[in-house]
Amino acid sequence: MVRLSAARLSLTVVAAAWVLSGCARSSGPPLPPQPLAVELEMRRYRFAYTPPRVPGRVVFKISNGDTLVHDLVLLLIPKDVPPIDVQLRGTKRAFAPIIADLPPRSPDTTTSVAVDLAPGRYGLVCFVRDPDGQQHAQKGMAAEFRIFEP
Ligand SMILES: [Cu+2]
Repeated sequence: MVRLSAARLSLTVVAAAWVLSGCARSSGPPLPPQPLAVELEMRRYRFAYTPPRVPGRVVFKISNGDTLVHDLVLLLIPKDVPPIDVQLRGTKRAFAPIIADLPPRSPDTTTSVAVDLAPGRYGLVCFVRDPDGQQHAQKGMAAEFRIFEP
């Protein structure tokens, strides 16, 4: 069963609208720039990827290259919030809006998620819990990247 969050559904709608507008147009205003494709592999307690740096549409091509199930939540990290690894190891929690929420992905599966990223701080977190009770994020499966002003 696939669960769709409101954020994911709106991302799908935006992506579909973008594809349709690109296909239907033969003249008129210039097309938006091509989205940046970022390959992201979910590995044992880490994300392997090259972080995007410039604002705009990013298509994360996400694969699970591990033998464990992983998920991925993309967060917008407010300016005054400590680094995400400090957050995960500390006792204080700060609110961070969710940009995208990928349901748990089985090994050897791939999917794509399109997001529009403005300048700011972003976090990637896997919240899958191991049999020992710890979440993957607590074992290091969390990363932060920054989109800079153009
Ligand atoms: Cu994980």
